[in-house]
Amino acid sequence: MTIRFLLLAAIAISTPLVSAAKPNIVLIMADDMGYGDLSCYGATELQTPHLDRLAVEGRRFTSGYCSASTCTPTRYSLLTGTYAFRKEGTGIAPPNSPAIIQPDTVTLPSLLKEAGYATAVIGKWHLGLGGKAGPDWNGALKPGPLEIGFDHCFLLPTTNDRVPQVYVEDHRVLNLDPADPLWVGNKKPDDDHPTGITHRHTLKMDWSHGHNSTIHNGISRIGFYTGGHAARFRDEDLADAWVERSIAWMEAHRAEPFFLFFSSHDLHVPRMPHERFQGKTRLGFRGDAIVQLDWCVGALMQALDRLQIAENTLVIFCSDNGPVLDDGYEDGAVEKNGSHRAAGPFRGGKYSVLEGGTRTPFITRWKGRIQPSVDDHAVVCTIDLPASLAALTEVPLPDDACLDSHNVLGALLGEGDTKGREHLIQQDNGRGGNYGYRVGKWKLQRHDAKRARNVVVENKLANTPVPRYRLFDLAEDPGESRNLMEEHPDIAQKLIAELEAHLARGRTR
Ligand code: NG6
Ligand code: CA
Repeated sequence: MTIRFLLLAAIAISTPLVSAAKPNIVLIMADDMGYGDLSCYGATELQTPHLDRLAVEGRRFTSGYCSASTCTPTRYSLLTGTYAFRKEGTGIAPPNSPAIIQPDTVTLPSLLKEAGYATAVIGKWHLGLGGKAGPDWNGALKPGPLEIGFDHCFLLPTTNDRVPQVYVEDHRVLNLDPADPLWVGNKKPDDDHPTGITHRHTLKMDWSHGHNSTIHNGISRIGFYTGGHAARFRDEDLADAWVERSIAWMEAHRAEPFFLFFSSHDLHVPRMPHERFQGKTRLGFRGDAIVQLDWCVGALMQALDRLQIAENTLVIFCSDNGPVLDDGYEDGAVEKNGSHRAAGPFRGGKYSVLEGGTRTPFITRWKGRIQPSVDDHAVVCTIDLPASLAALTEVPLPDDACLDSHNVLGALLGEGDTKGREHLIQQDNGRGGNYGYRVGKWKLQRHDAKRARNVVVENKLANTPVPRYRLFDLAEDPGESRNLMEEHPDIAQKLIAELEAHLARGRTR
């Protein structure tokens, strides 16, 4: 046998029979959407026909999670595949935050780029921009998404309740007039600068806590800014702009495999949906924002149909954290909530390690490949997308990257090994030391702060004193109301030790 023959034989053995599947991937992330916020997850106070259809055409997960109950840590771990509590500085990012994910980190988009994908993020970023000194708003905004694997970005830099209200396209603020430079800071730029405190009477939506600094579009925000007037957008137009940009980008890249991360701002505060959605639900702007997001999903799906690529596109829908009603503005969310249960059957919500904080809607659809109308009970998490999509596209995952991302591709597609995760660690914000740990039906809560943060009690957030550890049986008690620590000390001790080992080991993959 010649060496050449041996080489060919080796290649034949290592090459799979079917070539790597390279469907387009459209990842849609909602902001602050709870398990019970969609009609396909039990909501009756509003209808979400486009998302319901997505669920009917695909798999609806009943144990789909994000990894944290606030935005920045979930997004950090979605992109890096590593739990955010392992890294300093991954809590809710302020307006002038530098880039949190360092250039050249192995990320979900960098893995897909390696697989030959065109990659883009359109929508909310909230993972910082720029080097150590923070964003250079009037110059090149880097590092940012383009330095960690995205070819293109069109962003809201942080959250829309934080300044500034401008789009960032690739490395620049869009439409910035150099004669009117943009300044962003955390102190009043001058004594006369109007704020939500001094000019409260002029606001079109009042604040309830925080959010009382610079005013733009009749809404006061977190942080201060001046200038950049030509670049500023109206809150009402965000969703439309992102849908339009997304469709144009998909159309331009229809001939190659593409990965689009559509990062919605709905239903985060300030909830200011487009006028055509205002008043569409009985739930006030919070409900109207859900309907607006549902419309966005419909428009994106319609574009896939028109471009005739729906059968070659894996769509994943998820949320970045659980729900909150009053998150700092008087938008009627509490008063108009009625019998709506934003977290579905779960307790807790945004900021909490109870199930409501991270168990969120999770849907996968791939027409012609994923069997439709299936309810899947496997545990899957947004943090698993790097390993799972690397497996789908047959890109090797380096051993020292994506340290907590588990390959749950079988569950996502409903093929082969569909059992999903064996365990999942949930966190709240930053490295505050509150964790949830789910293994099968068991859920351990660990509250180093000895307080369960922001558990919703009668529609208001409350900080309830709790013991450090609590144990629940989610099969019997999804609302985490009956602490079983004393009834099952053996199980509790086992889970406590496991969680400690996962934290200490620095990785779970
Ligand atoms: C909090 C804000 C809240 C929201 C959250 C981040 C106040 C009083 N509260 O600090 O409104 O912006 O940060 O939300 O300012 S997240 O979904 O991006 O994590
Ligand atoms: Ca969020």
